[in-house]
Amino acid sequence: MLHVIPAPQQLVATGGEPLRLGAATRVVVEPGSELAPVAVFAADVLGALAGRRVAVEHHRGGTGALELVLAADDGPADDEGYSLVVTADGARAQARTPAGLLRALATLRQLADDDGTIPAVRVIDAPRYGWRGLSLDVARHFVAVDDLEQILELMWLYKLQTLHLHLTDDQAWRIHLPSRPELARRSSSASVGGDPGGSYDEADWRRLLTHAAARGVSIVPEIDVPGHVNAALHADGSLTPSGEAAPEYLGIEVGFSRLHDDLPATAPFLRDVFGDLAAMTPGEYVHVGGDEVLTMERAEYRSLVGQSAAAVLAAGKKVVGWQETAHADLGPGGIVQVWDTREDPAPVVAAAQRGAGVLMSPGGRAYLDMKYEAGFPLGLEWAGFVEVRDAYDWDPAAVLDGLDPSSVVGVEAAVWTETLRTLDDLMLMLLPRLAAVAEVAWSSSARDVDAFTARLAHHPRFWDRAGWRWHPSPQVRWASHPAG
Ligand code: TNX
Repeated sequence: MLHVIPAPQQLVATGGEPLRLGAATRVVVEPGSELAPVAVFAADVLGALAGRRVAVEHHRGGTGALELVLAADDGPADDEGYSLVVTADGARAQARTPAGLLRALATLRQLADDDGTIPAVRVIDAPRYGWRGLSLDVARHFVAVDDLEQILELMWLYKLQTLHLHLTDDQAWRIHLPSRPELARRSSSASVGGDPGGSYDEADWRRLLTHAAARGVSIVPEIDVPGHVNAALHADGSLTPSGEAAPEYLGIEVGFSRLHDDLPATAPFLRDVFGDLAAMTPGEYVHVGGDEVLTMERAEYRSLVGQSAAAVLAAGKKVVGWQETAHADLGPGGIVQVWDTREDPAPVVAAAQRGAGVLMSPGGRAYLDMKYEAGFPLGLEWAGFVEVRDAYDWDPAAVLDGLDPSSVVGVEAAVWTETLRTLDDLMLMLLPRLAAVAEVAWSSSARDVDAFTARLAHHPRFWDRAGWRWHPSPQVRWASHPAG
């Protein structure tokens, strides 16, 4: 009955009568508080469980209320920490920030039965890491905002707080930028293999940001440079040495395209695209890519990454880059994202010693575009097969030899879409493994994979209810599925 993922710090069944959602159910917040969007979302969540519309009110008293309280006085000191008490009379969630209350709400949602009964509990909880992300490649296959909204719902359920969007690559440029409208206009019409494409215009982007904010998720947008840039070279011939626009590319090879530091168009391009992207980003971070530039000397790489980082910093944001950017300078507050554990860890360790944060996305654990097993119909396998236990049974603090664990800012799952064409395909790769990575990122290091899979076995009811596809991994004894 208490199958919460990620495992909370403390979760106690107090043994009292459960809370039954129904006619008396309402959400109570203080008037005029910054909690309005959270309260509306909470009313939606409870309404779906109670089978009726749930109102948001401002006066306490009576039974059946979910009280959302912002208070710093007691409870966990973390920004996303929360306490939650459920009795037959109602529920009370308390946190220091709206995001903390959204985490409490996710716990409440997971505690509820399909008929809206919530056991009497007392929960005290806070995350191990402040960065708990999902990186999603919308360049190889476009993912429309409606589908991103489903993914945000899933992220909220498992207390993930960063959606990192890989917006550009060789195949496409998916974001409309005011100073460079030709990039999305000329390079977004298709996806890998000639599948349908698309891009986000200003209205799409605003809708995405609003939906994410209401779930306590921030967006980290990525423009990938100085490699993975064929879509830019296709839209703008002034970025190529010959001056000729590159042909469209819809295959899945990597490492062949690059910017050129000695072309006059390159510096203004970097200034414009990262300036625009930073201005469109309410969150703290912008990602500059930096991966797999297989045909460039170190000095030119450092110069191009440095110019990109400078444009982001000038706009008041901090910089994230893939592992290779450990060789460059991302500036104050910079974060290096580890993905390829076959590489020498020394450059990342050195970058961390110079002050960089390190975000953990090790391919063999957190790359959810890897196949579950040999012969799985979707996904790649360069980092091996990633089953549920692989995604779960690792410690972010122990991935890189010699790295000071205090440099690790968090964990990010990644899903690349070379072979993934639809929301069903994406969900099949994310579920159940995203729940595993989410627990690695949130819960304390004293975790147990058998206890995790025992809880996970009860989660298909959430996925089925939402209509999300999932993989019935043979590593889990699924509670109610013949496939388990
Ligand atoms: C490596 S991970 C890449 C991507 C591919 C991915 C496929 C990284 C920074 N670069 O370009 O899509 O592998 O798993």
